[in-house]
Amino acid sequence: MSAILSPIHSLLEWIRNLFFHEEMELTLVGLHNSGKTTLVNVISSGQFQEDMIPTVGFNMRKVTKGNVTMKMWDIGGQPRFRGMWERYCRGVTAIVFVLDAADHDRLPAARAELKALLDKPLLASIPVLVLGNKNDLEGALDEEKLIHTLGLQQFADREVSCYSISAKHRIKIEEVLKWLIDHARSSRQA
Ligand SMILES: Nc1nc2c(ncn2[C@@H]2O[C@H](COP(=O)(O)OP(=O)(O)O)[C@@H](O)[C@H]2O)c(=O)[nH]1
Ligand SMILES: [Mg+2]
Repeated sequence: MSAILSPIHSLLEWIRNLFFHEEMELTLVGLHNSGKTTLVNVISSGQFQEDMIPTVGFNMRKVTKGNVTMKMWDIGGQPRFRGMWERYCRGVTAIVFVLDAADHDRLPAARAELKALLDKPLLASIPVLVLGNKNDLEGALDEEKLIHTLGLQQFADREVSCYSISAKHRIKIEEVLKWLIDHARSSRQA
């Protein structure tokens, strides 16, 4: 490895270290192919421990590194398992909902799944970070359009933030990590 790191590289590395020192449990959900696995790899630079959680009906993966645990699963097409979402999201520091911001055909499905998740009463106090991934692709919705298209205004009474990112090209990953660190700290103080 090169001894001289570019400023961008070292900033990401520095924030990654801060992130994995915080104590937190996250759930990462979204439709299949939205970029969740790519995001986890970028956040952790591929170094994590992985467990499959035995579940009926959907595959849940759990990855751990440092003090951070991330539970991940693909949603969609399985409305009968929605009752289990509460169980897997309950008590986490934050819920991260990932969508492919360039996949216009599946935006309505992403919107419906996000709403169904946020409508769960027991999850009402958990902060949510909505990530419009793949902003490197042509036609990807920017933050303003995501807020509008996903109807995020309707969740004004809870903490919902929205970023346009690219996991693949590492765009805005530092901001994502900063948001998560801030919310880990505020949940400790609460
Ligand atoms: N163009 C682009 N492709 C991405 C990005 N993030 C992920 N992908 C691609 O999208 C596909 C699905 O990604 P994956 O992480 O497996 O999605 P998951 O099913 O949500 O875990 C893969 O081919 C990734 O390389 C991104 O930011 N931009
Ligand atoms: Mg995946």
